[in-house]
Amino acid sequence: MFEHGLAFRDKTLVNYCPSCKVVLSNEDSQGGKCDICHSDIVQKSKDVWYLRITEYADRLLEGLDRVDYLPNVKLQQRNWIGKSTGAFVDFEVKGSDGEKLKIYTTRPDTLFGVTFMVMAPEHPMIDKYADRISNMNEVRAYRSECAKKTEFERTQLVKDKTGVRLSGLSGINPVNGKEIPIYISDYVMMGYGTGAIMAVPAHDERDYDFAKKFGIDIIEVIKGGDISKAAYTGEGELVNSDFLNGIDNKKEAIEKITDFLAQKGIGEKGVQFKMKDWAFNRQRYWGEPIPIIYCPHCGMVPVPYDELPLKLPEVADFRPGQDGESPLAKIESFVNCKCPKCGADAKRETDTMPQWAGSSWYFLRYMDPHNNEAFASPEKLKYWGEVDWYNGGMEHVTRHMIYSRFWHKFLYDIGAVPLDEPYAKRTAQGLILGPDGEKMSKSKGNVVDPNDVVDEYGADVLRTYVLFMGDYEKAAPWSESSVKGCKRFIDRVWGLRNILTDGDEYSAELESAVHKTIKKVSSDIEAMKFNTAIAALMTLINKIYEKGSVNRAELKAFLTLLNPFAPHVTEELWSLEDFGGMLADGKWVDHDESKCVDDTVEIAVQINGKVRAKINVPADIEAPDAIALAKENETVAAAVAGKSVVKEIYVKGRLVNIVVK
Ligand code: ANZ
Ligand code: ZN
Repeated sequence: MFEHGLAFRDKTLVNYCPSCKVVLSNEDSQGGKCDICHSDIVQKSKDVWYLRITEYADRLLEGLDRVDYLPNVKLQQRNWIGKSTGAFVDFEVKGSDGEKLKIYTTRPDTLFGVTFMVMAPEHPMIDKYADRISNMNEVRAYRSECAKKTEFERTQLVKDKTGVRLSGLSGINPVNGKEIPIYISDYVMMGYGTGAIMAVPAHDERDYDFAKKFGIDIIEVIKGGDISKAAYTGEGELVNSDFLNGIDNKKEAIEKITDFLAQKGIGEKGVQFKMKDWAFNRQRYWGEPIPIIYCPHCGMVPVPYDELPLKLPEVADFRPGQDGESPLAKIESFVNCKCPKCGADAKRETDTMPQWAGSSWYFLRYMDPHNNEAFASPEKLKYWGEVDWYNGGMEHVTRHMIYSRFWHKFLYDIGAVPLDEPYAKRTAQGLILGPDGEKMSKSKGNVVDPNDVVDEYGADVLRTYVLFMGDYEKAAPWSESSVKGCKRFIDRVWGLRNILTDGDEYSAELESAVHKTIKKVSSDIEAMKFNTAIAALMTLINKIYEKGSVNRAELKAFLTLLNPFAPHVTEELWSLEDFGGMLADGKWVDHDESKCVDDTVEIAVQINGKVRAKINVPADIEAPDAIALAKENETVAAAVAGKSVVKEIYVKGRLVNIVVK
């Protein structure tokens, strides 16, 4: 990626604890406090490695149209990528040296309703004009308050807005020349759009709350709401908007104003993505070392291909070093090296890749695990193709899967894999909730430990229960009584030995039930409807106990069907009864469609009007199936053999007549 310009280093603000001297993730610095020592964190500028995933944003969206993911999975990915279309608009800044403040908006149609502007507290224009902003002290104090908040806290829709007006600078609305105040506020992010907005309090909730608090004008430009009570974010006819007045179609208004801005050279269409470039380095030991060498003469030089993969050195101390440095930075023998280009003394990058790196492509290695030349040969990659079906939790639907899809598309672009999407199909299992219906968590004390269930009831009961507890993709609460129900079911399976009789064919009483169960379990497993498959087996065992006996053929079929759910007990019974080999290695059972219906009728089969056989068919059978079944009959088959069929007739519920020559 480095060689393709897709990996780069950039200075970025990170959460840093000055007393622990460590860089903290957003999760480890909630409320502006360090999770370790509880002192105030600060934002510190640090070099960060990025992978330019944003370059692939459109392709990551487009690819979703070609894969078979659950609708919810696709939706979460689309939201994560977060494509937004709108416009960039330049506002002149009074008090500056002819500077323009560029903003990003999705609603250029509301331009006549702009009554103020807001910059992110970190906006570089503030520093540039620090000597002209008369309340710079107040600005600095506000900034350091903001530095303690995480991005998550800042993007929450809190009613109580904070901010500081920049005195000395003001904006000029390009469509009507009005002078408007410029504020800084933490609800505007430096990392999105341009880090500055035009605020339309009448039609944006955050701007509305801000305007109310700071006593700023609210001008309605879209009819339909009551702006004395709340921002109106719906659609409607444009008012107070000069040449846009009267238009009641948002799309049309946006097009018209965007064209106007473009003509005047003060704005242009714009696209933004929520997704940011992928911060790709960690100060941890466990991770693939980033194979870059810093040479005093050549700059950043990638480790040559024949020295890859770069392996982690053996160390005694895994902890990060001072100032949040990677543990590898302490290992002289690792750090010091020669520049591959000029041979000068050089130093290695000591940061490692995040856990998301390996999880993006490890599965490709399964296709060709012993290959010493490449991660997999082109032939193997072509033979195996994409992952047919990826099932997993919803927690990995955005970050991991999007990273992995990006990674794969890059490999595709450099010709390393034959397909540009790694996963053909994606499903997800529902979350198992605690007995109280809440998400399991240690703090709530509602965690069920599967090991305890195995100890008390056995692994088969646990498996059967987990697959039986509800629709596979839906969340379901843990139920101890249902676990007990599954235990009784497995006990009854074990008890089948006591009522076992001889018989190599299904008995007349159970034949239809067995065929029907085979059909249902087989198709339910394919459709991941494990719960209804198990329910069908429970129904069948009830029928068996009603009858009071099960023969060997029936038991074999039953054990085969239950084996995927309860592998231990079924395998044990299989072995005790000497059914031969391992059940898990054996063949699946087939069903006979004609035996899956309860209502059968006996019909006559005639050849040229003469009855040759009587057969049983389902009462509701259609003509083609009835005729096909008739021809399967041995006598009929023999009579028809070698002759040409002139006509075939089925008289519902009575007969099949085949006319031959
Ligand atoms: C004026 C406006 C009027 C807006 C209106 C919305 C409604 P999405 O859809 O998420 O792209 N915005 C732009 N940059 C921002 C930043 N760095 N931090 C916080 N907010 C930012 O939203 C884009 C909208 O979010 C933009 O459109 C802008 O507010 C705001 F009736 O501009 B809007
Ligand atoms: Zn060099």
